[in-house]
Amino acid sequence: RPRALSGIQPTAGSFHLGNYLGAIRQYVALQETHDAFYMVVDLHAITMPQDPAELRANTRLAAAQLLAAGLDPERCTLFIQSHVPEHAQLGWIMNCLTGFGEASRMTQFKDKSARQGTDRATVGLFTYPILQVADILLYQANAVPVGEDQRQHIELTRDLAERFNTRFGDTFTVPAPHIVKEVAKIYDLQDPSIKMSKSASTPKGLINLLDDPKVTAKKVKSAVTDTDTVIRFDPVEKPGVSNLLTIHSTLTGKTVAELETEYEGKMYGALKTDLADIMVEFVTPFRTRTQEYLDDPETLDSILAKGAEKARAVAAETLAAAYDKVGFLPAK
Ligand code: AQP
Repeated sequence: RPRALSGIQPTAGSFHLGNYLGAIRQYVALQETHDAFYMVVDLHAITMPQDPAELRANTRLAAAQLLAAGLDPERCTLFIQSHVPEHAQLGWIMNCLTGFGEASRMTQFKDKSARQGTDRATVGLFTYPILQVADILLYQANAVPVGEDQRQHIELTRDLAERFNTRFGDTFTVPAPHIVKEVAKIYDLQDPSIKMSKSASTPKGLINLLDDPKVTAKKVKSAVTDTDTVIRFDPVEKPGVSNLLTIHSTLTGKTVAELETEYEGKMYGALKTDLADIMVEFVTPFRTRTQEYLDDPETLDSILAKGAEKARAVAAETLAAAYDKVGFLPAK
């Protein structure tokens, strides 16, 4: 079986609809076809300031949500990044292979540091894509399910895998991004020109999966559309409506063309009301399942302990090969 690997940050508490449609749904699907490794990336979380108690709680909460979304510990390996020290260890080697200019070209760093104020952005935020390279290469992953915003980081991963292999001999699998075009970028409901994001979205434009379903319904119903009335998929002329159609189509399994026919001659209000109901139907059991995992921390922690053990077995083998290739003297 080919390998899949991906990670998600625990920082915001609740995952948002963009995380779910762009990434987590693909994690669930790839369990069936791949030897899949998924992790909650707490090392990445501290690239921005975190309250320690909140980080710990949010890390458990993230794992609970992944299980609630359909990850099955019998069919994939779910773990916490900091439980596998090899990530930081291989991360260092990758730092030493990356050009400063190369790292400076990462657009996500430019965006995030500009939002924070360049003086306040940490070196960790700058080098986080390089740690992500190590995350992926440690598992010899073939496929990396992510949203469009991560494409550049996967390109960097491919470059560094090839660079290491050329310089030191074949060691790493060169991975490919697994990006599902239709849902690769879910947009903010209030400003459909920007992606839905925990840090850049307005609260009304961001659908958090753990919000009260009533709040979710309200946000969907007040989504920004346009002054026209036709329900048609046209991301350039009608980005708001197109975003709603994408979300509807993905959650119901109907094609966008079917939806265009279904809503012919209907008002935007009809689409929004239906989508609000669909969202409520989706998030209500999701919230219940998440709470069930949180109410049973022993089971949750045991799933994560088993996951870390399986992950470490793979990661340790890759790291040992990389250490040897680089020329580190083995410890006796
Ligand atoms: N709007 C989105 N559409 C599709 N996919 C998305 N992802 C995030 N936003 C969208 C994908 O979700 C996965 C996990 O994301 P993350 O929280 O670990 O990191 P992120 O990309 O930094 O998410 P945010 O919410 O966008 O955070 P900020 O605001 O900090 O930048 C990734 O695969 C991502 O592509």
